[in-house]
Amino acid sequence: MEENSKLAEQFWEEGFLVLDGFLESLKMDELNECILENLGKAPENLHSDEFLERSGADVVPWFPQHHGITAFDEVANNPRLLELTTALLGPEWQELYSMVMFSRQGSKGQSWHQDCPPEFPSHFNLNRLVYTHDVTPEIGGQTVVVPGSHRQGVIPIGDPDGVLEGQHVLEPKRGTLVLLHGHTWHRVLSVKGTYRVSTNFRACPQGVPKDVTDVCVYRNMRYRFSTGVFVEDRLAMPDRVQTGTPTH
Ligand SMILES: O=C(O)CCC(=O)C(=O)O
Ligand SMILES: [Fe+2]
Repeated sequence: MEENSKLAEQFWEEGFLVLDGFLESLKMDELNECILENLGKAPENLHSDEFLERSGADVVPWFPQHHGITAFDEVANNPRLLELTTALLGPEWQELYSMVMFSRQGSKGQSWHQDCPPEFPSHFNLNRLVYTHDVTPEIGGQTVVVPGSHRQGVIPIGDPDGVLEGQHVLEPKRGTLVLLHGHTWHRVLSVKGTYRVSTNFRACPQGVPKDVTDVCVYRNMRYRFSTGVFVEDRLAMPDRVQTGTPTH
């Protein structure tokens, strides 16, 4: 319990936490198998070419629960994960959904983004990312974060894949849990190995709308998934509108 409060302190300082060996290797192997069985190694991308081009999110999302697959429930209900989530988000936090994110060989990874708009600091999602295989420099697909950026408002306009000052490259292993605040600036590097996958058990604090991740913020635009609309072209906007002041 005391350890959890220390971890929570670190999370609120840095905007992320990396816990190696949090989950059992055998379970990770089972889930990795399950993912490959269902998706294969080269699943088709469902998004439009324009979205792929502008977002740089070269990844296929897959929601096992939508297919009646229960193999992931054991992780979602892991007592240590539940306790730690409560330590970070407070009681009565909400489970959102479990999402597998699959990148095939040659994928560009994911460009810099925030999972949801940062204008209201208390409105955020928590990514609880589980890795079912090692992510190594040889395979690629490392997760890159900017420590403390969850407290710095909207990600600056700029090169969607450029190096950001202070960025930190994570190499999660099989069984690593990464807890990542949705306002933290983050991206995924390109994939050289046969595939790269992460599974995200998303959650959010009590009172946060459950569609909090509907709009994703990239360095060049904002995109609303539910309607498939580019809701903001950041490259076309004057500087003063870029301060993150809510407009609605
Ligand atoms: O797969 C990862 O390591 C991070 C993916 C991501 O951007 C997210 O979970 O929001
Ligand atoms: Fe993300």
